[in-house]
Amino acid sequence: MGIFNNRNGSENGYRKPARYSAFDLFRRGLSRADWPRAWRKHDLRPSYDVVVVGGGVHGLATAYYLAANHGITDVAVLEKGYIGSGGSGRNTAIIRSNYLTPEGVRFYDRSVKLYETLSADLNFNAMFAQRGHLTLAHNDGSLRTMRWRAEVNKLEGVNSEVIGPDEIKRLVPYIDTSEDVRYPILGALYHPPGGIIRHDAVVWGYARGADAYGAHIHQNTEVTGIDVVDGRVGGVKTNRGDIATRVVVNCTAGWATLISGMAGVRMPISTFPLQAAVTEPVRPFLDPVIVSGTLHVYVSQTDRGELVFGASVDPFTSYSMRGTLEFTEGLAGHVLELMPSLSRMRVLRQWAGLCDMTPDFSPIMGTTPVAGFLIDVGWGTYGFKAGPVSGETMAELIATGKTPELIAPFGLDRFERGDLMGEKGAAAVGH
Ligand code: PYC
Repeated sequence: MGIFNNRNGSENGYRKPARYSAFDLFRRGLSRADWPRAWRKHDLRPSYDVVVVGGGVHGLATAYYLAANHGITDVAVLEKGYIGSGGSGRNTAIIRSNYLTPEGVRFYDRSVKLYETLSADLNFNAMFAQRGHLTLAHNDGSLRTMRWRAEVNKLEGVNSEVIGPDEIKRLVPYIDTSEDVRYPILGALYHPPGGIIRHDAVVWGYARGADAYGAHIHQNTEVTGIDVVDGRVGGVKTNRGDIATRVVVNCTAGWATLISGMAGVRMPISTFPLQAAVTEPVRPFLDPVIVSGTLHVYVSQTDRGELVFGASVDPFTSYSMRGTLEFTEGLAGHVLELMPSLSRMRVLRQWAGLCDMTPDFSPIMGTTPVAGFLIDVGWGTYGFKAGPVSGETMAELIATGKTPELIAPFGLDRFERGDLMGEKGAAAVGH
């Protein structure tokens, strides 16, 4: 029996999100009528069945799947800023499942599958573009890792293969595949199902969906303490008042150790900023996502035409969410080594997100020694792409009380057992 009696399939309280025809949109755009809220504002209730800390993709997806898959709707999502203001709004929106370990491949592949039907499931266009994903190899060591990943991927039914420079040039005509450069391209791991998505839309879609089922989304609501009595969660304290609850889920990034610490749970996480930048828009010329571990860069072109670049995490721990000139200069240099013809493009914005790095580059998910205190943390640089599968599996854990097979390898106790899930070899870039 789960933490709750399974109220599977209950449609109670479901409020269909607003739907507009093209004509409605046009008419509303011209009128001064107020748009209805996509998710409602609520007073804080004195108690909820489940309190989710963190209003990013993970927290909102957990609330959504609790309702949609298990009929659990007495749920509060607490977000200290606005929803999506943390890692969910600060990533580079790359989706892929070409990992190194079979456990990682299976887990992220479920997320890709959920992303594939997300727009239809949420009735909200998240603009998932499966344009393919290329991880370049510039030396024999990386080429070997790409071959290894391709074999593991294939065994798990995930489409990945190693391709050579000619095929890379066919997919990305502007890339420099010549041999007289600092790091010649020897090959790449090509992963056709990978791609990019509109990250804000994913946040908004899950928020609308969770709200429609009756979950309360509380923005500007900061958790200041967690009550634990006799080894069991009893409630949370917030800047807007106290909430009694028997289930708290930590779905934060950057503040994961702080929130877990409030429940007395220590975690092996260090937090580093990861910087990214976006250029002015240009006409579409870049289809797949390109990653180079050796040059510490990844780049994709959005549907609006901007190029989005990212790099490795900064080499020191910090909570800064601002970009630096030094970073942008380095990043631009590396991008130009790959695509020299971009030399006149202008960078418009830069920012940083916080990455909670674990010793093995895998997340920490599941139960903790404190009954009712659950964790979905330690995402390093992989968090955004795992949002849907994390929400789905955490919701199942809450509803059934059983750890789903997909997340069993990622439990906190693996660090005591020394049973690590090394995913460093699948990182987009070297860290
Ligand atoms: O793992 O694909 C990835 C990634 C991209 C940016 C940060 N991590």
